[in-house]
Amino acid sequence: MDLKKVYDAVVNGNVDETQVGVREALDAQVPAETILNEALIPAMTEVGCLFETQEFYVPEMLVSAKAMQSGLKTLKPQLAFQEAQSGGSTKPVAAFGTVKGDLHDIGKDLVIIMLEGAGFKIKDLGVDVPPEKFIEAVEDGAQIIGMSAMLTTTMPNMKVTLDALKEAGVRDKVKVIVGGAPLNQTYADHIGADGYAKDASAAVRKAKELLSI
Ligand code: B1M
Repeated sequence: MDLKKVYDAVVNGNVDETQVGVREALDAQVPAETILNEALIPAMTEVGCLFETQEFYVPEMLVSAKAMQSGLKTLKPQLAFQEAQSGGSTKPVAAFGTVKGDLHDIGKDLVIIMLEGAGFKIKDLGVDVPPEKFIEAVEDGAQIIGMSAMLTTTMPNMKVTLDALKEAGVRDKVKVIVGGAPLNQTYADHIGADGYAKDASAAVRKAKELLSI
């Protein structure tokens, strides 16, 4: 089945066509991960390129994001199910958020969907999350914290949060995993995170590895 319809619908910011296209692909037995990796995510990459070349502005990025979110919502049960097939039976607690100053949540939400599918109990802290909220989550029992950042200007807030966790005396009670397009393992090591994951599946593997489950 041709996934171009889904790709185009997301680039054009068409919510209805995205949902219909995703459903048609699922009905045609296309695996959820294929729809995600070969249509939805590449479409958002294209939107980013169009933004860079000033063919798209923030409003266009926003409508594409809405279309992407609607596609993800349609895929969610299948994605979570696929991940559950390889998951364990324990329910570790994780708290995930996009760092202070950053409003991008699609990647974070995708990681959350996969982790829930893998049996994690997730507290979604949302976007623009200040360090105090992460500290509170650890005090409330989160065993793992996930921080997402999509802007080079907000990446440093991961280090600010890690420092705040230390100052609050809770850093050694929790594992911290970081991710987002501008990050890499070197940066994660540099700021003292316990783990880095480049995508949602890697985040599930890393979270399990860090908690030895
Ligand atoms: Co923005 N934006 N944006 N944006 N946006 C980017 C990130 C940008 C790269 C576009 C570009 O220039 N090519 C650029 C950043 C440049 C930079 O810093 N180097 C940019 C900019 C500049 C901005 C604004 C500053 C624009 C402006 O106002 N002038 C502004 C900032 C607002 C703010 O946050 N304060 C802004 C705003 C927006 C919208 C609100 C319009 C919208 C977000 C809507 C939303 O999220 N609800 C938006 C969008 C949609 C994008 C792009 C086009 C798409 C992002 C996305 O959803 N990708 C993006 C361009 C791009 O990425 N190519 C862009 C799909 C998603 C599945 O991938 O988020 O990478 P991603 O997540 C992946 C991995 O990174 C990883 O797993 C995910 C799944 O594979 N991952 C983790 C993510 N978090 C993880 C956490 C983990 C582990 C893995 O563990 C904790």
